[in-house]
Amino acid sequence: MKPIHTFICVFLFLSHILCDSPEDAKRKRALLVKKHLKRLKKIDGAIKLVGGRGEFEGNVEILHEGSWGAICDDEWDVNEARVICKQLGYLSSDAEPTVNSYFGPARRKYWMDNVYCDGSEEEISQCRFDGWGQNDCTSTEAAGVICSEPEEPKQKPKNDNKISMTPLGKDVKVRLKAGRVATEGRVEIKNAAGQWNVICGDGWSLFEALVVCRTLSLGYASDAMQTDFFGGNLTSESLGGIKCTGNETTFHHCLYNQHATGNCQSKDVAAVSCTETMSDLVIDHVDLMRTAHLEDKQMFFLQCAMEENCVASTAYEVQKENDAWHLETRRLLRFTARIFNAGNADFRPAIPKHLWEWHMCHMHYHSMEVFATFDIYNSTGQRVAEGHKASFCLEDNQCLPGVEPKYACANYGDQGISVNCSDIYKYTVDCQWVDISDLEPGKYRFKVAVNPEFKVPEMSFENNAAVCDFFYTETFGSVTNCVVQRP
Ligand SMILES: *[C@@H]1O[C@H](CO)[C@@H](O)[C@H](O)[C@H]1NC(C)=O
Ligand SMILES: *[C@@H]1O[C@H](CO)[C@@H](O)[C@H](O)[C@H]1NC(C)=O
Ligand SMILES: *[C@@H]1O[C@H](CO)[C@@H](O)[C@H](O)[C@H]1NC(C)=O
Ligand SMILES: *[C@@H]1O[C@H](CO)[C@@H](O)[C@H](O)[C@H]1NC(C)=O
Ligand SMILES: [Ca+2]
Repeated sequence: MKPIHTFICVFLFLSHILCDSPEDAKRKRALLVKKHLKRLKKIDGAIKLVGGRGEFEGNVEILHEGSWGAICDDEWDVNEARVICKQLGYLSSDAEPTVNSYFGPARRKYWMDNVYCDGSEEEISQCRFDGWGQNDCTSTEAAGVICSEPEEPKQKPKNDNKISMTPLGKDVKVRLKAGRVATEGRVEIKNAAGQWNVICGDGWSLFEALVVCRTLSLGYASDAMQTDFFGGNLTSESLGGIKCTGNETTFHHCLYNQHATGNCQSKDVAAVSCTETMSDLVIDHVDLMRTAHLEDKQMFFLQCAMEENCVASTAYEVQKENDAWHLETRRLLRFTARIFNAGNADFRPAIPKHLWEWHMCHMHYHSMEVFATFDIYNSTGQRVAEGHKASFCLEDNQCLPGVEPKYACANYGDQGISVNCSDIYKYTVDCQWVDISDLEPGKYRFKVAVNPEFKVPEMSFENNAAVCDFFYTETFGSVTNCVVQRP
């Protein structure tokens, strides 16, 4: 009974379209498309954006097993943002990623963490990630995006999706309140009318905290918090969406988002903890240039590396499709990464020891999720190859004269990098490379960055990356002209 019924309905429906005027037909077809899209919003892997000004922006939520969950911002960048915007039908080229719960704290459990897209995926659920529900994230780590509409021929103002940012301005005063000590507390800003107001916690990060500590001559930020721990009531005057790059000399150079003012998604306010002693990782760009070279390696020797995502995604395709895959070779750009601590305090892992993860393949613990990233960009600034150092162990490999090495990885030892010591990943180490098998010969930019997601506080992030020229022919590769800068 039922199939026949459906058939008749469809038949009637189609005949309507066929018999209707072209205008009517068009309208009906549009309706049909809309219905179809609505259905798509309810199937596994569907996504939506929440907490923004409209459907085009917000924290990402994904539907899995009938419930919506958030996505964590670890390894979240423009590649993932593009896939999100594409999946939602927006232009992917203008996609902007947001981190640190920019659109409010995660309202639900995290479904995805360490999402890694190569950009070719149609949906975010096709990207690699740690597995449904597997994460180590707090509610202040929600990933989001800002997408922009495809250009319409109408007189719609261009780029009205873009968040308009305004400098805080010279007259702004800042103070810390309600801390247990003078070097911590909620951050308050004095407005033109002379009232002190708290700041919305959404999106608050170490960059803003660093500038607040600098402005108050309290040293460096050891923590940036989105919290109600220090009290403080948000009002319609409370600024939101404050953004500093981290190198501003005072807080009044930072920008805020006018739309977010008085429009905070959370009850949490921005707070900081400042300290005089802080570590400062610096990448050795000279060693990088000296040691960079190409190597062709059989996939047989890359099985551990493949388990740790240290090869390009085409390697996994080769493995699937070719029975003799272990005889195939990958071309690797290998180099030494020497990371020096130029601060006045030891660098310690972000994750406490009892949560370190044992990695069978390389037989040691991972104490920080993403310690370093290696990226290759083409002349139009698109990332065309990448590697990342998930497998690492922080230790004192070499110290300046007179400094005793303290940290060692062997036997579940304490991990860290002492002041004036270097942690060295020699080019002979597994995963210390970028898989460039898919790269055409040509001129590229090569970037190596440590602590690239700014999850561990430092004195400065302006010296965490080396950006170099990479010249690649079929048989030869050279890395030159490295400049130290921000990741
Ligand atoms: C915040 O509001 C509560 C309740 O209205 C009040 O008791 C408290 O004093 C306020 N705190 C500040 C810092 O204004
Ligand atoms: C701060 O960083 C921005 C972008 O990273 C850069 O354009 C600017 O020149 C830097 N300013 C200073 C004072 O170093
Ligand atoms: C850079 O890479 C992108 C994406 O792979 C590609 O579309 C673009 O044409 C490349 N640009 C150049 C100059 O090769
Ligand atoms: C680290 O080296 C610098 C420069 O050589 C020196 O001024 C500083 O005192 C050293 N710090 C420590 C803790 O050894
Ligand atoms: Ca640094």
